Amino acid sequence: MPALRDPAGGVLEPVRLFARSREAGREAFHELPLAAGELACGPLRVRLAVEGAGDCATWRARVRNAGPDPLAVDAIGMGFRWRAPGAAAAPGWRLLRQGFQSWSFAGGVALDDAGTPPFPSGPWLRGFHHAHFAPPADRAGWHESDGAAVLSAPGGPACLAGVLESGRAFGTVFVRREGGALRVELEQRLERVLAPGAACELEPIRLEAGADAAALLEAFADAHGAFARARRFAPFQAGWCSWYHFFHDVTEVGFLRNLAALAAARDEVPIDLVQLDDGWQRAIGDWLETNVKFPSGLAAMAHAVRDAGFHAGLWTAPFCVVPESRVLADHPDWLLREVETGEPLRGLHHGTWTKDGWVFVLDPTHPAVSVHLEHTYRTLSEMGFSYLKLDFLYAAALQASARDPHATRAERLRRGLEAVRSGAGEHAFLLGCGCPLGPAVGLVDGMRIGPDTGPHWEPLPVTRIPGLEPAVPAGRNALRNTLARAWMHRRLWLDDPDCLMTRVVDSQLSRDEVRALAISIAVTGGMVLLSDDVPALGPGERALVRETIELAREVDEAGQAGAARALDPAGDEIPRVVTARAFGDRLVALFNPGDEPASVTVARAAVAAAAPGRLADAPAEPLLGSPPAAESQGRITVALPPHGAALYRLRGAPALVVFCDYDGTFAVQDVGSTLARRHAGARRAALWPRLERGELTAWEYNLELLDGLRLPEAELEAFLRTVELDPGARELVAWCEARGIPFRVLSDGFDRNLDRLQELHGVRFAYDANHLRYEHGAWRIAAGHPSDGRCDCGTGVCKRSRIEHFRARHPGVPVVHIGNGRVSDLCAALAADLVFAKDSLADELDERGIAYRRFATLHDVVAGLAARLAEG
Ligand code: 9PG
Repeated sequence: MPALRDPAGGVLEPVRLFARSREAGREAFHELPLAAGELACGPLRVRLAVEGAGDCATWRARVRNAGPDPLAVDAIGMGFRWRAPGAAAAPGWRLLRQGFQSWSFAGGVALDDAGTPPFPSGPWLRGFHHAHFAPPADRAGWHESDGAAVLSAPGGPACLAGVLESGRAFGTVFVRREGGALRVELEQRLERVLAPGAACELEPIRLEAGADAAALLEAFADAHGAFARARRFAPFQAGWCSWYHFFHDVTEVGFLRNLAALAAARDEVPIDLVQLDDGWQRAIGDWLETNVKFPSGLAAMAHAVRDAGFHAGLWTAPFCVVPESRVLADHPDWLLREVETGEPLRGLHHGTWTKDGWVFVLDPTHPAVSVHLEHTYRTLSEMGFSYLKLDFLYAAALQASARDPHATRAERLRRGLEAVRSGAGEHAFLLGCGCPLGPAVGLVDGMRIGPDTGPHWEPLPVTRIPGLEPAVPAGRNALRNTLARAWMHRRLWLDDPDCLMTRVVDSQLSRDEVRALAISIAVTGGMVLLSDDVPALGPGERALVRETIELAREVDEAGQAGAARALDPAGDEIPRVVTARAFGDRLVALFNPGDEPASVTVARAAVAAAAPGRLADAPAEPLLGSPPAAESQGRITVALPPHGAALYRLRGAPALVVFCDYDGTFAVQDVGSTLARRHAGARRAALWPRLERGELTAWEYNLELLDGLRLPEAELEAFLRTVELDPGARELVAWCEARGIPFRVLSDGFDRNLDRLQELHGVRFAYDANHLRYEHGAWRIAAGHPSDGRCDCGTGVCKRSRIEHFRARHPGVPVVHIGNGRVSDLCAALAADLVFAKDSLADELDERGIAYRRFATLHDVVAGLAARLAEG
């Protein structure tokens, strides 16, 4: 029997397999020692397979009803015992507790003998935030964590237990101290009837022990993302959302006023998404009709946003319906029902949505509901909404009776989301909100990972329901989850930390609290959605928005997966120190969430150890208005006010930096020139000689040729789908990432196309490029980093100036450039220390007698870089 054994992580041994069921109307519990193979657990046959050994194992189980009668199976579980190396169960054990859905508590708690406190406000409200409406009586005194849990001792060994959820079942981890060891049990909720002979697959579970809790979480999320085929490659999202300024009082006039302000402030507030939130709809459930506050209708709002050059986003709550809606009037049989009475399920209570407050829930296992969802989201997508915020999703997974009695609650939600995805299309950005986490992996592009923020730090008195305080709207609650779930970012989806508010009016947040929230968003690299009244923002607030977006983008593009890490994820309720990679540098954020001033400190070595690559010996540079830090004996320390935070950049000293051209180098085809030939052939023929004669610079040529181009988006998409990457492209990115070598594409092409190509190819990289957006159906282009007069390349992105920009900040780091073109790559090649070239760049360098290395594919470049590193 394989037990896990790790010198730093200790020993994990299997203990028991158990099943909770109902037999002859009574609760039954069967258990036996856990082992791989085929086990008889009461009337159930469970086939268990274990993969892996050493420090990590994955258990897979298939369950069959071998009895003569149908069997109501509540849950199947597996129990383990963890003994940390050498340790008696020291006081100070901690648990990183994960909540059930977006808004549920995630944070560190003490692993005491009392266990998770009983929920004081009844099973109905408990069920909003836990897979178990009421935990089994035998779980009193256990700690409960949904999905996954990490156990750790301060600075010491850690153990991770988690369920790789994909919509088959909800998993819960229960933990308890047991003498000198910890018992760790994973239960999966089936809550379904298995007919005689019927079988079902459980979700795999994963266990790992090691020295570093943060690394265990990341490895778990990598495995989960791979198993459930997470959508990890959507572009970085920066946008505006109507909710936290207007709330329910949003109007067409207020919305369009903000749209106009955003269009006018594009250079100051660099966002590309405008999202309308709750308050526009005729009734909850009727998602294709507006109310009187939006007289122009929904399609007109999408058009207005798109014509202004932004992506259009819309809030809906796909499974919620109210009595005032047409959908409920027409289809009273589409609802989930109460298990006991068969009455329509009162899913949630919402005083603003409906007259008497009760909100009902569509049953996603009803075939007509699937068709309805598909149709609704196809229509919204066709109207032009490419970003769909899907809210209150937990409603579909409430305890209820559904049309299909064989679907678990997780499956119900999964089916509903599948219908939404199939209607909205592959291309749409779907944001889960109020969403049980596991079943959404692989279907949503973004996920709200915390409670609502708000223009206040603590929960408002009206929302304080006992037991729910950590899950209701409050800046502090949002901050906590943003930091405690940073490890999910780009492994399971894009993390949505909820909106940024920078305003000084209409807000109870102090400037320290505003900064702490902005820092939490920036350092975790998540989505940045501004939710202020834009016309009212002053220059200082706009600068804060801009800087937050730029930093979050830098973190987000720094790695294939999430680049941010809480150093001791379970050590405090809210992590004190979070560090992130940022193009060869490190960011480090220090938080004081407490109500008293406090000084927070971190060792440079701990920041350095969190990712590959060395740090330079340079002082920490304050960001986002942070105070200077005190540094001595390798420690960075700052005195912080209550609810305060500070963010610093620590310069990196990587072994190399690699810049790479895109068109014809990273990708096989040349996107820009192919499009120009196909779609602007006549203009191109007229302009080309002028470019050749030097009457036009490369960028002037682009402007004349492409600005105003009426290339339908569907045609651009069809073309982008034909673009292939160099066969060594992925290897090059991965090779650099594993060594802490910053890698950046320098392209005289366009950001929009590079974003889409990363999504299509499932690869991530940092880049500098020109800007492209659609305005009134035509291309609008703007230069990204034009040459500054010291270079005569005349391109929109002067690659030499980008290299010099890097050099000025990282003196002594050898610069590599990879390219193929004689125009935009030449100035970069002249500025680099080591050049890999092919095609016309190679010819040009030959003519000039400049040394370079010739390559055919990027595999050759990786080999060359490896040789260069080996030389030292
Ligand atoms: C719109 C809002 C915003 C927000 C969402 C969600 O527990 N509650 O009563 C509760 C109400 C609203 C809420 C979360 C919880 O907010 O997270 O961003 O879209 O709906 O109504």
